[in-house]
Amino acid sequence: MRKAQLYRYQIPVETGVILRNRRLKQREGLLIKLAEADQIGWGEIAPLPEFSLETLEEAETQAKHWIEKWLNQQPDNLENYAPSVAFGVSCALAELHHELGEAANYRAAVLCYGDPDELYAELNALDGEKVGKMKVGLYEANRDGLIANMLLEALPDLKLRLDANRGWSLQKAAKFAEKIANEHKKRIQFIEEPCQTPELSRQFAQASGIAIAWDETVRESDFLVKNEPNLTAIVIKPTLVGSLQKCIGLIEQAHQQGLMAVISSSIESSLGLTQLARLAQQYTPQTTPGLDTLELMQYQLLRCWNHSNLPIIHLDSPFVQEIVL
Ligand code: OSB
Ligand code: MG
Repeated sequence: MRKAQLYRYQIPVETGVILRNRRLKQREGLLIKLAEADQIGWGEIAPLPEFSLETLEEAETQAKHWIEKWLNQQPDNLENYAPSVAFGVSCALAELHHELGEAANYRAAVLCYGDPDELYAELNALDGEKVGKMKVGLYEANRDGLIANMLLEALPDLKLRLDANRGWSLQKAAKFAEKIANEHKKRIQFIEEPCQTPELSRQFAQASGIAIAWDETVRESDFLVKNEPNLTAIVIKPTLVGSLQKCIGLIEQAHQQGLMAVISSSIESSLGLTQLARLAQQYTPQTTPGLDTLELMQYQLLRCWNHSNLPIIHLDSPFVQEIVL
């Protein structure tokens, strides 16, 4: 016998560090629970405003539609659903069928912001590979360059990722690169989408000798995974991309092309985030994922992220409501 339940949640959040001029005060989403033959599987469906094309209401309608078919033993192709729905449902199915390993990669690229002394302490405390991630492109390009160079100078074993979200003109990107000492450039693993277009980003990489990665570009409809000069990685945000199967396909293509695939957060709750950490452990074990977003939230949801001591809310919380199917 199959059983399904759907819940809606709202968690207070402060996304300023990541979304900057597109701040969110509350993260909302759906949880789907599937049960069959004594097994259960959970998934999170949480379209990210300003990034996802579907709204939460549309996602809810689609999720209900998928559930109805599933309960009636009518398999439906997840590729016909919005990415957040396809991702959440595929996670619930994968848990049900024991296809998502329990082991998780909790080593996340540490978001670099705020007080430099606290940041040095946090990065120094990491054992193994030290990877930091810094958002750039919002303030002066000069200033971004100075800070990135200072971090690389202060921490000789730091590898740095930067993310400009297509914020720079070629001239501004060049101003940034001027501030990075040549000997530090190779410790910049990549800058995600430095310039307004992929073509300008390619020109920037060529001129500066700093590697780039695709993030926004991965989600364009005509995107094909292809290695090219100065490209080191593609960033995969499953909530914005689609089903686990689709994400795994992209990861495999990236690896075949000699590129890193970086599993990254779309600011999911601890439930979705731990599933992303499991996906990363299973399919990109050599690559530090971009999942350092739990601390933006005031609570965890149902499951605990590693040793986090943020309070956990459960289904009986006022922040969670069951949706009548
Ligand atoms: O710009 O990569 C982004 C999260 C939500 C929406 C957009 C972005 C992000 C992140 C996640 O930066 C953290 C990471 O990738 O390390
Ligand atoms: Mg990015």
